[in-house]
Amino acid sequence: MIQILQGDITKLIVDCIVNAANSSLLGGGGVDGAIHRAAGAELVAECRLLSGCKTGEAKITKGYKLPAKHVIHTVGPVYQDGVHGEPELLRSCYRKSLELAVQHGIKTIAFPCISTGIYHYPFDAACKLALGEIRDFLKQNDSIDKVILCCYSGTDYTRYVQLSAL
Ligand code: AR6
Repeated sequence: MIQILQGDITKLIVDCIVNAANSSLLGGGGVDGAIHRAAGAELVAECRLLSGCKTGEAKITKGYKLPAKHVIHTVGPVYQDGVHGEPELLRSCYRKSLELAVQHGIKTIAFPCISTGIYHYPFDAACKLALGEIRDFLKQNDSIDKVILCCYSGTDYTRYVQLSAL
């Protein structure tokens, strides 16, 4: 089941939230900054042990002070022009995050709109790709009960709902 929500992902009571991180995994702006602020300093301490993360890959940590028990950190592509592997890399972020979630017995997971902020991936293309990848994954795997797509702004929420109905 896929649910689109508007709000702050750091407040969600789910098994796991996904972080749109950078390859250092040591924090940054946007949703990454918000997650690190809400989780507390123990999160960056655990992240330091992970030796970073490649674009399109995902790594898991505990959630510390977050309501979510786990954080899956994934690194979306920086959008250049769409022909530098960006769609494949963004699809990989969703797929690898979901695979990691299954391996850890996670039942409920929330994603932000990966790469659509500081990394400038066009919103509609990113959301269509996310919906496609998540739907495909859920068809082949019934261990995840709920995937939340968490939009920060009302505009993003409205558009995501429209795209999901196409
Ligand atoms: N809850 C949910 N979504 C949020 C929140 C929040 N609290 N805050 C922002 N968003 P971005 P990227 C949305 O820029 O494009 C960082 O510096 C935001 O509105 O956070 O993947 C990392 O360290 C947008 O829709 O991530 C990397 O360097 C979405 O989250 C770089 O940014 C993603 O925007 C990653 O860039």
